[in-house]
Amino acid sequence: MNFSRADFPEGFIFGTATSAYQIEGHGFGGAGPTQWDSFAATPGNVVRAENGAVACDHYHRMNTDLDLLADLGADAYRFSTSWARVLPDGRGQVNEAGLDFYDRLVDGLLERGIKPAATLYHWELPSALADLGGWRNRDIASWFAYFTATIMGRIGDRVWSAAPINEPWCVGWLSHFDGHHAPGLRDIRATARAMHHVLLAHGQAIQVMRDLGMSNLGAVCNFEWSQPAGNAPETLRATATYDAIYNRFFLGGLFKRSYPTEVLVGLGAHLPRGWQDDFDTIATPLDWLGLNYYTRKLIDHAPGPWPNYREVGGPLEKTQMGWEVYPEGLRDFLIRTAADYTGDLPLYVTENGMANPDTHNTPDTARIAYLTRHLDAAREAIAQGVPLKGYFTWSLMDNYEWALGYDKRFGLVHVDFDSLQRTPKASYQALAKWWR
Ligand code: IFM
Repeated sequence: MNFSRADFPEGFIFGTATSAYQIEGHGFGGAGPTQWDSFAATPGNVVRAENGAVACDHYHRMNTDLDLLADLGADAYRFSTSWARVLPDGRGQVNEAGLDFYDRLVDGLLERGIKPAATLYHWELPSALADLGGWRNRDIASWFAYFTATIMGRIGDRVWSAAPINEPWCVGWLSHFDGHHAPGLRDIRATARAMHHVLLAHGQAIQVMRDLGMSNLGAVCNFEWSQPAGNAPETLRATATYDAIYNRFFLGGLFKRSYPTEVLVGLGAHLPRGWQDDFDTIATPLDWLGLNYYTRKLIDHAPGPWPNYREVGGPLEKTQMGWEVYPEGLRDFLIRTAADYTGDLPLYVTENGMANPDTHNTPDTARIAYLTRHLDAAREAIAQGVPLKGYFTWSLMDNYEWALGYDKRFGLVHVDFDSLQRTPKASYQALAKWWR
């Protein structure tokens, strides 16, 4: 990996990302049940019905993991806070041990000179709130505001940055339309409501954090570069619809106070009454936007009801997830986002990385190549004037890859899920050489 810090603008932030349920061990420390626990316990949803009860046992091994981050030379660490660890029933009674845990995490980062970059929500909705309709229920915005005030009232004075919700597309579409993530619904009305309420909750949380006096607040969206599998007009239309649902819906709400027409064609009739009046909250000004990027998708027309698209396999090299390696998409998203939505607003790549079938003693050269190519793509965007301020790899360590269980290894650090031993991989060493 032939980079030095001098290849990036002065003050550029390098870091890694994780999320609470994927690493902490949700069974420890008094956390309440979540929609992921019941989703995973339902046969057929998750590979081998694996869950996050133990995960990487980060709850007990936090100091080891923070030392790994420090040895890597990370400037910042993107972690998430578990709603059900802080508020086991989603509202009401606080779990003091949960607040203490995040307090120690933030202090442990600061002691090591690492900037704490907090995400409030990364998918483990407390079961008590899922029982009330979860993201389908408009009240989720005020429940989330309460959680935001509770956790940020404790750590908000020391975090470097904060974003309310990781990857709203996954919360809305993947979980309510595709049914691939908890709560596993396949319902267009639920989807429309979840996609809108997730933005409403985002906006309210930003306002709560502003009222607490916090700064450096942003949003984190995930993107897949969509390309047509042919030239037929219906293929081009299908590709535009995919792009609108995946990539433009949330940016539209956050930065243009509107949703793309290609999405309204399908979801419009199912959005909650008065949705147009929520944009004052949704579009509350931000200090930065984070882009999570992994791959592109080739899209073709599909007969039947809206959205009339299907994904088709492409010819490019693939990761362990079966995702094509397409670094150009990262460059093009950065350029398009700045040009069409965010202008001079600072951008961050808040996730980028690959799953690879790593063992603890084989060098993960494929990951080094992947990261090198994506860092090059980021540099190209910077050279074209994009105000990119930092880059976070997903992930610090192998962890629970949701419906795919523990097989898909995204880490810079190998985790043996029997002994829970951590072993830095070749990619970790390659980054450490120039991050330190
Ligand atoms: O593991 C996930 C993470 O939770 C959110 N972004 C994508 C990663 C890889 O699939």
